[in-house]
Amino acid sequence: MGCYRLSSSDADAFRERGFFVVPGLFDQAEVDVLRGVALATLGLDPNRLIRHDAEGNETLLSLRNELRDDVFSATVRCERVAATVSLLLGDEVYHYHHKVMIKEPLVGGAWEWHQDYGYWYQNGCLSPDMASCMVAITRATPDNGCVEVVAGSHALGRMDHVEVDDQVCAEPERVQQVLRRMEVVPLDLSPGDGVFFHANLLHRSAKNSSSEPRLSLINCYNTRTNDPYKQHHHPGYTPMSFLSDEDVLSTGLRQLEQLKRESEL
Ligand SMILES: O=C(O)CCC(=O)C(=O)O
Repeated sequence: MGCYRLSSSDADAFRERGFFVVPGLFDQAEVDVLRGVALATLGLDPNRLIRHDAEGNETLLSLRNELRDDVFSATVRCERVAATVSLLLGDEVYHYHHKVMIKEPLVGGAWEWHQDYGYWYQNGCLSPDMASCMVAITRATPDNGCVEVVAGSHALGRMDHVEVDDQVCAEPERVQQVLRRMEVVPLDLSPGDGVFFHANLLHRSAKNSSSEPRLSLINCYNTRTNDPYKQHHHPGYTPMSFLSDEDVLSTGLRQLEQLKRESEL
């Protein structure tokens, strides 16, 4: 299997635009397993959180601070993702958390404009040099509330963030000015596509107005040298070994088998 490895043009894009897209980061068999596990487990997940957007619409996420022997954790640790983030940040990386984002058909709410570091700054991380890899599990389009990013906005530095309902969003007056001057890019993705992005990249997503659910996985990383100075709800530096790229599919198939056996009991 020839898996993705960081190219110099993608590294340049990360530095200059704050993000880049890797079409087909995960192949069809892997996407089928990710979707199968998500559908089989998320309905009953006690970790499922609900967030409300400014209009009161609910958006769901299932967030984990720990790595387990499951397919989502395998995507966090696999070389094509973890080694890429390590090269982008120029340091050893560790798992900060990962989450499956769920936007239900017609009702799944928006995420307001924010930088992830707007949240993570509060957690004792001194440097914004943190990054995430988002993987589309279902198709993501403007119609179903795909993520939109402001290209190059990571270079503006951290903006002040304010609380709006139970989300935190970048200061609206400043965002308005940014949007007048910089390019907004909707991340129209096919299942399996990945996006690597910097923690100061301004992004949002609209409500899901389509009749299909929109699912994605977001793996978030911090670096060893940026170990938070205080304890908070995401982990401090914990060494993370990489897995081979093949482990994603084998772990996922094993997990699906296990879930099937459990459902037959
Ligand atoms: O999944 C989405 O629609 C947006 C998620 C997001 O912005 C985030 O988790 O920081």
